[in-house]
Amino acid sequence: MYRILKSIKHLFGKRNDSPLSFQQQSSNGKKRADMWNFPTLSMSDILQKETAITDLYDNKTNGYLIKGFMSQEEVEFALANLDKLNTTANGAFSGGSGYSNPKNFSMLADEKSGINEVLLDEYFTEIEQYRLTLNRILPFGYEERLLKFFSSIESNIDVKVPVIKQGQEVKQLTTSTFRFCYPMGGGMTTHVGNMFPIIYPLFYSFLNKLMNVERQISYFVMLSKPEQGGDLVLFDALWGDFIEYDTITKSMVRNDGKRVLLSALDYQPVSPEPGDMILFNGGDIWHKVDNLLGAKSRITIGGFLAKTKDNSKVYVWS
Ligand SMILES: O=C(O)CCC(=O)C(=O)O
Repeated sequence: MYRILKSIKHLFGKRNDSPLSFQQQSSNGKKRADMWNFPTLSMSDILQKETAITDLYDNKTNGYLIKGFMSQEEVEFALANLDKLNTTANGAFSGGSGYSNPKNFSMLADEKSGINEVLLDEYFTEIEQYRLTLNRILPFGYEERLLKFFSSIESNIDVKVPVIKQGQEVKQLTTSTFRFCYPMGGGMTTHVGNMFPIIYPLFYSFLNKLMNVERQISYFVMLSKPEQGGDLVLFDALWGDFIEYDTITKSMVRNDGKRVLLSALDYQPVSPEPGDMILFNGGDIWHKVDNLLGAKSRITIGGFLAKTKDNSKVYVWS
């Protein structure tokens, strides 16, 4: 367990003793464009669907690349206004590959000392501010569009923002964070959503009361694409078959303890353009954000989705 925690913690900002190294692309693992069922759809195509999220859970589809969730004008406006973000809410990915804004929930919880109430207070204040700032960066009403979009593609299920009771007050979580990966940096290391409840048990114990956090779905919208690299890379590896990524040996650990070099696994890159949304089964499929080359940062806005235990609602958080 310790090794699992150690290998993944740096992803969302905890200190990690091992440096995030530049990951080699596959040497003998093959690039396969159709390994996962990951169609590219226009907005009008995906809006025809009524069970798009359930289909991800049922593995009828593994993901969607959705063209033009935001227009180029909206993306450009957002990029020109990102300086409105409160930088004290930045949470560095340790290993130095980038940061999220607002900082990630993982920074509030510690397996030993529990949720730090002062930090939790600060966090909710940051989220309240972030919501206001988001409306200045994406003034068309990003959150409303997002929730409406998810409701439209999953028509029999309500889509909601989770709330957490803090004393007498009820606080809404954020449905998004901006993620910044530095130019010439190491993207985001190999991970899978089903590991998060193990790594961040305190935050996930909150969530788990509201929803079935197992097999969470990931979404993100590309805002700034690097000159080269920065693809989402899906490996031929499912949670359950593989239980850990070891950043030191760059190998995946199978459930029988055997190790396979990451570079030996087949992989499928997915390359969204600015304004496109990716919605995929990041809870089950091991994935990473590939290294970046060139002078541009990679900037996305994203979060996670999960159904309630009775399947009556979908919650979105980040
Ligand atoms: O925001 C991104 O670009 C990557 C998201 C991701 O890897 C995830 O949601 O698990």
